[in-house]
Amino acid sequence: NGSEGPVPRVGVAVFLLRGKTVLLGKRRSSLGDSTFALPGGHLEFGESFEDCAAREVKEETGLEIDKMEFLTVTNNPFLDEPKPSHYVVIFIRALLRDPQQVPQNLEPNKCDGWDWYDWNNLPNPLFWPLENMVQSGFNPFPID
Ligand code: 8DG
Ligand code: MG
Ligand code: MG
Repeated sequence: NGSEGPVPRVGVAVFLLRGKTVLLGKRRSSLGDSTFALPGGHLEFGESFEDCAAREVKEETGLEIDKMEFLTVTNNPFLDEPKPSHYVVIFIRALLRDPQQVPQNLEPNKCDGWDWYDWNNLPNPLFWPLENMVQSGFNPFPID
């Protein structure tokens, strides 16, 4: 029903944790172009957050994930973009099902490539929703 104008959409983004590192890729998109972001995408009709997390990570990187856990939700309006959008984003953390798996860049039109980055030495610039979380002191790792 596009006749009532734009509406917020639901995004799911995944902190895929391996040791002290997280998986990030440099975006190729009008939204956040050339910034480092988490794998993730749009929640499909009827889908659980965990299923969406696993599906998007698989589609974008080929990786199979496990131990999905809800972390937090953020409200991300992108109103100053050429094409304004607004996402409510669910953040899920997860682990690799098999720690030996290597990420593949399966959507090279949307991402320059995936790599593991030390949480204490993240690349720049981060996609602004992620930058905001880091600046606010958010940490996706379990307390041990
Ligand atoms: P899809 O067609 O595969 O469902 O979508 P996508 O192309 O993979 O979508 P996306 O842009 O990767 O994710 C959907 C939106 O989620 C994105 O446009 C804005 C929001 N989002 C954030 N932070 C992050 C993040 O760190 N990673 C990703 N992937 N999306 C994020 O606000
Ligand atoms: Mg996707
Ligand atoms: Mg995506």
